[in-house]
Amino acid sequence: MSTDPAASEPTIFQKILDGDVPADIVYEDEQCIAFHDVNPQAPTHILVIPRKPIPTVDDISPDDEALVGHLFRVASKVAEREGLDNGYRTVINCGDDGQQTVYHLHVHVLGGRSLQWPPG
Ligand code: DGP
Repeated sequence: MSTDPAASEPTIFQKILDGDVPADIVYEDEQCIAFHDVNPQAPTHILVIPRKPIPTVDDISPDDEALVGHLFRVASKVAEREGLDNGYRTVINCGDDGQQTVYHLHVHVLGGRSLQWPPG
């Protein structure tokens, strides 16, 4: 699935990027920011989002490949900073069946407990 960002209202994550909605930001650079999820599903639950408004995994273009790699390198850095030394999970939900609710690409970083598999 794909969504045209120009055709819709700014997402809540765009509002966080624009400084219009507060967030507990733990990392930022020129390409992305990372902040605590407002509805944590694990003791540590952080979202890493690109500044570029890519709606879903299906909207990642060849030009975005380095950016997406960077998101995962930041996820690893954040996990290390948060002390997730015993492992953690990265998740990207895509579309309705994937339970994506915010259509701005984001990597969930979940840890701080032993996580179940498979997810529901
Ligand atoms: P997803 O279902 O994969 O689209 O995940 C969206 C996540 O975004 C969900 O875990 C809750 C989180 N979230 C939604 N609104 C806000 C917000 O205003 N602030 C923060 N920090 N997180 C939010």
